[in-house]
Amino acid sequence: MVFRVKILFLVPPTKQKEVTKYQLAFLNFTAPPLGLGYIAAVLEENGFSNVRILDCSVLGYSPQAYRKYLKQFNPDFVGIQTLTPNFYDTLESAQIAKEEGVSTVALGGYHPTAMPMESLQLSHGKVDAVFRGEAEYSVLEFIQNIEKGLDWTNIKGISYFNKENQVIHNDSAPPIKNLDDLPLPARHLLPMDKYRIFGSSFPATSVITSRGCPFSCDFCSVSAFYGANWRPRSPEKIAEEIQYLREVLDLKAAAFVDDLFFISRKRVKRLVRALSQIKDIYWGATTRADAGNLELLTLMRKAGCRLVFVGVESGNQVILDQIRKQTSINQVERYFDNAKKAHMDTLASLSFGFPGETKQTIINTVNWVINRLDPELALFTLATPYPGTEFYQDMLNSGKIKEHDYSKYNLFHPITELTGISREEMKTMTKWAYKRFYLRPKKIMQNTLRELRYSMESYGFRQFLYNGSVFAKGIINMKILTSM
Ligand code: B12
Ligand code: SF4
Repeated sequence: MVFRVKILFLVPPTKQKEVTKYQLAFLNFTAPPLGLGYIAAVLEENGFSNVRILDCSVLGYSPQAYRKYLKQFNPDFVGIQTLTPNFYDTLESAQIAKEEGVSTVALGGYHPTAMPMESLQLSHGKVDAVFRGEAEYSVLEFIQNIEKGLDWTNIKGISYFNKENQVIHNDSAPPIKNLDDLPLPARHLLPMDKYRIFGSSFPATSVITSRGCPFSCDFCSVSAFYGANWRPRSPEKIAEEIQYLREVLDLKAAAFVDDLFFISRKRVKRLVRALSQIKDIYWGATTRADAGNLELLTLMRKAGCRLVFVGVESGNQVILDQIRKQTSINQVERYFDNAKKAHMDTLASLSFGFPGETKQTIINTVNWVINRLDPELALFTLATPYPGTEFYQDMLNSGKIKEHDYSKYNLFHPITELTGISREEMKTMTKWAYKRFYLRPKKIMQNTLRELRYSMESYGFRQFLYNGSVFAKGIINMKILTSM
């Protein structure tokens, strides 16, 4: 059967210069939109051959360039990935799509899932439907219905305007039970040479090994979106994906970006065993500080793992308890000690501005990170109440949300007013934390050597020479970070 519908998935052009600047500065993290890749792969698997993904963010496309692309491709359906900070970018892209005659425009992702009604209303008719939650199978049904000229009344997981201009919320779609049933994300539709992970000077990709999380940290968009039911992919299927990345796409670096990579030691061990069979692949993973002991970290290092991204959040136990992180300062310290023993690089992710925060707690946390944890990299962000989370609801109910412009919800703007510290001070303290952490001669040298080492390990002398400028780059990046 030949399907005629032309489908475009979009990461919209962004005005979020601050975020882009920051991503490209020190952490150099630009990952492919895997969610769109999964949806596109399911459509292709079901016979839709005219599917494209346009990642305007990584390609640096302006709204004009995107409009030109639309004129040339002339799609029937445009589906736009929507996070909270790029919500207005999304609406602008929806408007452009409508102006160019696209008949159906839909949004999906974290933000419209949490705010379906508001997302539709603020689009003023430019958005026809919103997909809530995991969308691989609901998009498939939706597009099949478009192809057959049927309506959307029976499609689970969507909200839309009916003929009377009322918003209808269909029942939610069930979470995908067995993630191994999904095809690999359609990376062949993406500019894979453009993505960089944590300062890698060579192309890299993200990989998702599980969905959902049984913990319930009150600020977390991921657990709010995917729910408490943790669903892993099998180690064999993940190894198959890594093999594909290595052999077909010639990638040598991957980051496992699911937030709960580490829940089961047995599974990680199986995965590490499978990955050990694949030569020349370097990887990193996100983790909680209570997951993984020295034995596991050592095994991971042997299997090519170079960096663990640890969600530390705060160095203050009262704050950790309040956000329900369910980790202790002792556990965190032990984790970083073990990582050092296993020669594993660490990135400590900290977030300032949860209730209870003061200038002094921030100073204490940063000093503790530097003097006790001593990670290779650190990420200092501002606690942001994302719609859909308990943190958002609490802050909203208590009138503490002082910023309602979603484009500011990018982890660098103070959104809430706390009693212990002003919003201006929070911003100043974040800049101070970056300067304090990175502008130490030891750190600059360490990170420069680290980048050179990766280049040598993966691409040899040619890349080593090419990277001769990294020392200067490290310092320039610092200027960018602290000028925000
Ligand atoms: C990798 C990653 C990135 C990458 C790439 C993002 C991308 N283009 O996909 C980069 C580094 C660029 C990035 C940037 C940012 N990110 Co980010 N990122 C992630 C991360 C770790 C993984 C995303 C992923 O691949 N998920 C796996 C896939 C399978 O799932 P998915 O993307 O959710 O897609 C599914 C559904 O959401 C839905 N869906 C998604 N899009 C669409 C579109 C349509 C049309 C439809 C129908 C369905 C649909 O269907 C998909 C399949 O089921 C998530 C956390 C997480 N674990 O998910 C954070 C996360 C998405 N990021 C987040 C944030 C805050 C940011 C930044 C603001 C951070 C910053 N300051 O740098 C920026 C914002 C960029 C911008 N333009 O606005 C938040 C979003 C919160 C929110 N409510 O908006 C998350 C949830 C992290 C968190 N814990 O809070 N990010
Ligand atoms: S922050 Fe991590 S551990 Fe906590 S709920 Fe979110 S995904 Fe789970």
